[in-house]
Order: sequence, then C-alpha cells, then structure tokens
Amino acid sequence: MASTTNSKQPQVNGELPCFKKFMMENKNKVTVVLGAQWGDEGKGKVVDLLAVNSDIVCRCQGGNNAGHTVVVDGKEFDFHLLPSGIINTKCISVIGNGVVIHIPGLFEELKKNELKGMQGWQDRLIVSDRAHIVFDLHQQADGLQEAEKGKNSLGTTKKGIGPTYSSKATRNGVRIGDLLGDFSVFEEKFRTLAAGYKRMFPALEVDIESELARYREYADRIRPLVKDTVAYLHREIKLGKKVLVEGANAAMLDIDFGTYPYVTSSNCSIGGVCTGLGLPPNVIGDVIGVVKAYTTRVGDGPFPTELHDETGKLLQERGHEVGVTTRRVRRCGWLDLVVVKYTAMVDYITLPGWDCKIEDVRQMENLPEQARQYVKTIEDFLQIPVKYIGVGQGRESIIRAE
Ligand code: 2SA
Ligand code: MG
Repeated sequence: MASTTNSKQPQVNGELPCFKKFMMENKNKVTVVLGAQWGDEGKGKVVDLLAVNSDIVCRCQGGNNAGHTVVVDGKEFDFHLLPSGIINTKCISVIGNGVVIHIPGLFEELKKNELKGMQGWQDRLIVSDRAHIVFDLHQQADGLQEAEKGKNSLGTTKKGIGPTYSSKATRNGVRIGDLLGDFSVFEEKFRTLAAGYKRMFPALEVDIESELARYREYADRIRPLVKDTVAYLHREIKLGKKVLVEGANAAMLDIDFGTYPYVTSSNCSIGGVCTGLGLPPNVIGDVIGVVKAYTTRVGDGPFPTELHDETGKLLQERGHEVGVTTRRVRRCGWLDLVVVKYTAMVDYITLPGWDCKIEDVRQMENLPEQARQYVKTIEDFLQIPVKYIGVGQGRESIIRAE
C-alpha cells in the first residue's frame, strides 16, 4: 500500500491518486463498537449511547443472527439486522456491503419495531446494493447442515448465515443490486443457486416459481432504500459527518480469529469494518471493545471458564441470559481476561465479589470497593482503559468512567 510520506508516488493528471488523497485529507474518524467475547456483551446499549453524537450508524457484517437489545424508557427494542442506532431519529442507518440480508426478515423487523413506536425509518435507512441476499433456501440448508453434523454441530442460529457467505465465496451469490435490475437476470441467478443447493441437499424444498413471485414484490419494496453505500459513506465522512459502526457477533466468533470452526461466517473483528463498508483503515478512530463482567456463549464450542454449577445458573438467571434471536439459554461462566486479551491460557485470578445491587449507581466512586477493584484489575491486565460501565439494561444504567 502507498505510504503517505513517499513523495515519489505516481500522480494522475497532476493530482494525487484519489485513495492517497483521501487518506491525507481526511481527519474525520469513524468510531467502531465491537464485541470482545462471544457476543451479547451489551454492544446495542453502547451504540445507543454513542448514537446521540453520531450522524450515521452502520452495520458491516453478519445478518439477522445478531441480537442487540436496547431499552428506552422501559420499552425493549431488539434488533437483528438493523443497526440499533435506528431508534435515534437524528441518525441515518446503513446496512453495508458486508452484511447478508434476509429481505422478509428485514421487513418483519421494521414492522415489529414500528409497532413499538419506531417512526420515520423510511427516510433514514440505507441498504447497500452489494450486500448478499439470504434466501429461505440458505436458512433451510443451515438447518440441514447442522442436522448432518449431528453431535459435531456448531449450534448456529439457522438464519442461513454460513450458506449465504458460502454462496458469496463460491461466486454463486445473489446481491441486492441483482434484484433491482433486469428481473430475468435475477431469475437466472436464483434458478442456478437453487439448482446447486438441490444437488447438495436433495431434501431441500424450494418452490422456485412462488419464490420468484415473492421477490418481484420485494424488489419494489426495497428499491427506495438501496444506494451505493461505499460512495455515500466516503462523501459523508469527507463532509465531516460522524460515523459509528456497530459490530455484530464478536471477536471470538470471527471466522479467522475466533474459536474455529465454532464461529460465525464473517469477520466480526476490525477487518470486517473495512471490507464490509469499503473504508480504508486510516479513517478508523476509536475502537471500543465491549466486555461483559462475566462471560456468556450461545451455541457450541470451547468455553474455558464455563460454570456448570449453581453459580452458572445464577448468572444465567440474574443476567436474563437468553438468546435474543433463538431464545436459547446462554452458557455462563467467569470473566475470562485471557480471552479478552487474546493470548495464551493462564490460571484464573480470583477476586472478591459484591452482593449488593449496583443498577442505580451512576458515579464510579459510589460503586462498592470490590466492584472498583474489579474494574481496576481489568484495566491493569488489559492495559486498556475502561470508558463506560453498564450496570443494567436501561439506556440510563451506565457509569462514565472518563
Ligand atoms: P451463525 O448462525 O452461523 O452465525 O452461528 C455460528 C455461531 O455463532 C454464534 N452466534 C451468536 N452468538 C451470540 N449471539 C448471537 N446472536 C443472538 C443473541 C444469538 C441467539 O444475541 O443472543 O439468539 O441465539 C449470535 N449469532 C451467532 C452461534 O451461536 C454459533 O455458535
Ligand atoms: Mg446479542
């Protein structure tokens, strides 16, 4: 990649190549919120907090496997495909090219949140033309794949995420843009995709004609929301707009850096922000890793600090640890700082706990001494400052440790 200090770089028509020019001129940085464990750390709540000072909130990877809960004035909103920032009426929400979209699911999610009071989304939701479509056949294939694996299944959400990213990687995928152009081209792509899946999974049931009829209608519904989000974001960043990226799933579920094969099929760590939105790395500013005070995991796979005893049960019950997408009970265990630091395994650190409710605390100094020590130990171990401490589900339940 071109160095920003090399004066011998080629010039185009006397001008700097546009990528380099963008890198040199751009001082406006994008803020990123990522999960630092196995998901469900409370990213939705942090995004909701930061969305107040943002103009644009983006999703860059994953699909409606994610489940982000935001509680506003006691009303619970759960988001799966939509950026949680969508409840903030001042923000534009972007679903980037790296996301996989189940269109019926998207409209159901919009409808459900509309009924809870979310208004005006039509004017503030933008969907990338490059995002890949999750079809029902991908969801069915997800279930069939899991069943075939038997005791070695991964515990996926069965939302078709793995099969859709496979279609993308094998270049058989169908993108949102395909749905908006000449319908016969979309039809041909869909028929080829369906035939391929039928060969792989003879038990798969696809009514091709009714699917095509259904997608003719979806094409008209989704068309007003679709844009080239790459050009849009570059322009808005240049104009100084504040962009916030909401990571889905979490680093330990990243297809490259997580506990493979017990992972999801996208890059949920920082790389996914660049590829999933078309942003160069140098526009990325603050990266906020969200960590829960204990650890949870939903689905199969290794979990060194898992508690199979009454304490694990207590964490599950007190924390209401149930999957927002699948309603599965989440596995619970101690905070694993080695996972958070992502290094080799070492012994646990045992710290004294506290047995009072801290949900109403808003100032660091009002936390019990043991809780303050807990936070300090995390900062010392990770050598990363703790900026916010969530003490409950509600928007107001937060301590700013700055
Ligand atoms: P998939 O469906 O192919 O992405 O599943 C692969 C693995 O990734 C895990 N995964 C998740 N882990 C935590 N939270 C997720 N979102 C929902 C939630 C999950 C739910 O917020 O609770 O409701 O069950 C999520 N999505 C995927 C999954 O469990 C597999 O281990
Ligand atoms: Mg979740």
